Amino acid sequence: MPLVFVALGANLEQPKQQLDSACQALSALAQPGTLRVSPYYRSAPMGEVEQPDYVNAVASFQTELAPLTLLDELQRIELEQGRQRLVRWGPRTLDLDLLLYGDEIINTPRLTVPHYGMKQRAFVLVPLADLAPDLQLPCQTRLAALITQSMRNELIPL
Ligand code: PH2
Ligand code: MG
Ligand code: MG
Repeated sequence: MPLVFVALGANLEQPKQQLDSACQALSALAQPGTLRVSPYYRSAPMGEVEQPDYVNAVASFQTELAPLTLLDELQRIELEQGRQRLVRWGPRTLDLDLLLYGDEIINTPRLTVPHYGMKQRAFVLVPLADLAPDLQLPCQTRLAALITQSMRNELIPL
């Protein structure tokens, strides 16, 4: 059964509680005893939109659900927790992004796995490494190399 990784993010209406509730909901999608959740991190908002800081984390679990069924369930949980799609990259009560579905590479109009932005985002890579420090992506890149690269991107070589 595939091991999946889901990124959690929230920056409205008690973000920490939003993540707690989301983890409860995720446990219903997971095979019993397989859900793991990283520490929560406070992170500055990425993007141009002015908005509160986020709380971010990553969860992993094994599931029988097929990728698109899992996506449906993640979107249902977002909606149940008051998600409104107003502004791209705008503030939200809950964002659940499917990062990895086993070793699968998925490119369909509805779903891209590995998640398109995960390789550059410290607020995804660091909690992912808390759960799976030796992880290698389906493209064979090591997670540790991506973390080093994202730190490099903060520095301008002279
Ligand atoms: N999600 C966004 C936009 N910006 N910034 C942080 N720090 N964390 C997020 O999860 C995040 C963001 C859109 O998904
Ligand atoms: Mg999302
Ligand atoms: Mg997102």
